[in-house]
Order: sequence, then C-alpha cells, then structure tokens
Amino acid sequence: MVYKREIIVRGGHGGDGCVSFRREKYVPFGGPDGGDGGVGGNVVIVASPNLVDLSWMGWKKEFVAENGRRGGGWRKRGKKGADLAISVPVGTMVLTKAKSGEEILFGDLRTPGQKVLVAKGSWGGLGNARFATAVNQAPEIASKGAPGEKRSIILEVKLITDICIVGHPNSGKSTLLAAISRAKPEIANYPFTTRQPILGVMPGDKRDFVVAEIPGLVEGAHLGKGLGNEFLRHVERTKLLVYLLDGSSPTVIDDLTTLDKEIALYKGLAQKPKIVAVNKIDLPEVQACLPAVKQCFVKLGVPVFYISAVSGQAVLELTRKAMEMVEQASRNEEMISQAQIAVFRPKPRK
Ligand SMILES: Nc1nc2c(ncn2[C@@H]2O[C@H](COP(=O)(O)OP(=O)(O)OP(=O)(O)O)[C@@H](O)[C@H]2O)c(=O)[nH]1
Ligand SMILES: [Mg+2]
Repeated sequence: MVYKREIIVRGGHGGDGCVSFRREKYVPFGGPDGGDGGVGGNVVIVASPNLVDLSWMGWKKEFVAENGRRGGGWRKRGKKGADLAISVPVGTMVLTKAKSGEEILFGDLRTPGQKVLVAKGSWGGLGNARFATAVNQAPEIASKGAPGEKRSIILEVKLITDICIVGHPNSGKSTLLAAISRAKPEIANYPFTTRQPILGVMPGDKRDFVVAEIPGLVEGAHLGKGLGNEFLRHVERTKLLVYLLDGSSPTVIDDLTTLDKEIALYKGLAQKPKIVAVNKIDLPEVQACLPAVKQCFVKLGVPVFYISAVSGQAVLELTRKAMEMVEQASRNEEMISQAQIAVFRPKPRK
C-alpha cells in the first residue's frame, strides 16, 4: 500500500502563434491571418471514492497535461490541451515543500469529487494577425507559447473517519466492524488477516458514522515490527479511538499498556479521546477470569466495556457511548474552529 508519494506536475505549454497571410485568387485585401496558439491543459487532483491508496501510480514520477496546439491560418486558434486529472483517495492531503523544507498544505480533499488545481497550463502565443498595425500591415512575427507551470507536490492519504478500531492482531476488530457497520471484512483465526485499513458505515440516530479498522499493532510496531505503524497516519484524523483487547489473551492488562504505548509514540495520537473494550467474553475461559480482569482495570482507573463481537453482548452500549463521544469531539472541534475565525468590525465613530 502506498500512502505518501512525491510527484512532479506540469501544466501543458501554450501552443505557438502562427505566421500566415491570406492569399486567395480574386480576393483583394489579404493580410496577416495567423491565429493564436491554444492554451495548455491544467493538472488537477481529484478525490475518488473508489481508491484507497496511491499504488496505481507505480513508479511514475512526472505527470504532464497536454500542450496547446499551434495556431493556424484563417485566424484559427490552436486547440486547447486536455486537462490531466490525477485520481487520489478521499482524505488525501496535497502539500508543497517550501524552500525551508517545511511542508505547506495546498489542498485537503475531504469529499468525493473534490478537486484542487496544482499546475496551470500556459497561454498560447499570439499569431501574426495580432501584430498588424497601421505602419506594419504585414508583420512576420508571432510569439511562442509560454511553458506550463511546474511544481513538485506531495500526496499524503489520511483517511477521514469518526471512529477507528485499533488493537492487537486477532483481537476481533474485523468481527466488531462487521457487527456494527455494513462492511464485510475478512475474519479469520490468524494474525494479520486485515492488511490494509477497512472502512464501514455505522448507522446512527441522526447521522451515519464512518468506522475504520486498522491492521493489528504489535509491540515495537513503531520500529517496523508486524505490519509496522504506518497505518496510524489514518488514525490522525479520527475523532475517537476504540482500543479492542482480546479477552482470551493471558496478558490482557499488559496488552492495553503496549497498545497505548505504540499509539502514543505516533505524533499527536496521545491526546485522542478513546474507549477501551475487552472482547470475546462469550468464551468460558474468558468468563472464568473476568472478575480478576475487571478488578485490575478498576484499580488502574480505566473504564472498560466488556463485549462479545460474535454474540453482540454489550456491543450496543459500546456503540452508543462511541457515538456520544464522537458528537462531543465534533462540537469541541467546531468551537475551536469558530474561535479561530477573525471578526473585523468597523471602529466606532467619534
Ligand atoms: N468467541 C469469540 N470469538 C471472536 C470474537 N470476536 C472475534 N472472534 C474470533 O477471533 C478471530 C479473529 O477475529 P478477527 O475479527 O479476524 O480479528 P482481527 O482483530 O480483525 O484480526 P486481524 O485482522 O488479523 O488483526 C476469529 O476467529 C473470530 O471469529 C468474540 O467476540 N467471541
Ligand atoms: Mg481484521
């Protein structure tokens, strides 16, 4: 899976202007009639709901829109170069690098079909008809089309979700996602069944919630162990994390610590609102040690939901709480963004 790529984009060059003179039998008053060159095509980045990553780009480095064509006789303007649309997944951020090396946000494609223009095609050159003046009625000059705009951009995919389910491999993330949403992820009793983020839509009372499952994290994921922690980039823009622990694991308390450590090591994730859930409580062996586990979590002061993604036990309570927390997080975000809007008022007259 490719979630970050640096590419070069270039708008089409403008077509050259044309030098031409009208010369027809029996037609007096010919004169310069060279048309202008066509405009070069633009490069636009478009958010497509059918993509999940940038792997379709392969090793291609440079993306170039079509050049404008040359102008023609009879004052014909050259054909416009076609625009080049580069499709990217919804949730892609388009960045450019400043001279200082800092990455600057150019556009954030959050909804399907949203576009951002990254390189403009250039104007075509002028044909000789444009240069005719009273003193130079037969100009033999035309201007060249200008080169298209060229820049290097960085595309970074960061999914936009309400809830992200994170946990160790095999803890039942896909089973929970399938239980609460319309997604149909692969479920199997071996680690790393899910190898890429999976999205699902959970219907709520007022609106739908986008839920994602991120591939399993293991201790040392930030050092590249297991599937690594690069999937955590998709957690950056979620409103709520659901830590899903495997109740049948003999080290369920330590599992929470290692999971939290891996998440906190990724920039900005330590502050995210989160819910902890222990799964698979329908299993008799889990039932047997549940009182001891509950006691440990109470001692730690961590509120926990004890659920079974298979039987559906306590799943509704978990989702209700999750929706409530997402709504609260959205309200907080709104308040912060409103506080950041500058309001300019005229000064009162004396
Ligand atoms: N008994 C029981 N088994 C469960 C429960 N939830 C998941 N399982 C089983 O646990 C195994 C792993 O489930 P998955 O949903 O694939 O787990 P995952 O966390 O998505 O695993 P990876 O994608 O590999 O990281 C499957 O055999 C599930 O049937 C549960 O609540 N009770
Ligand atoms: Mg899975």
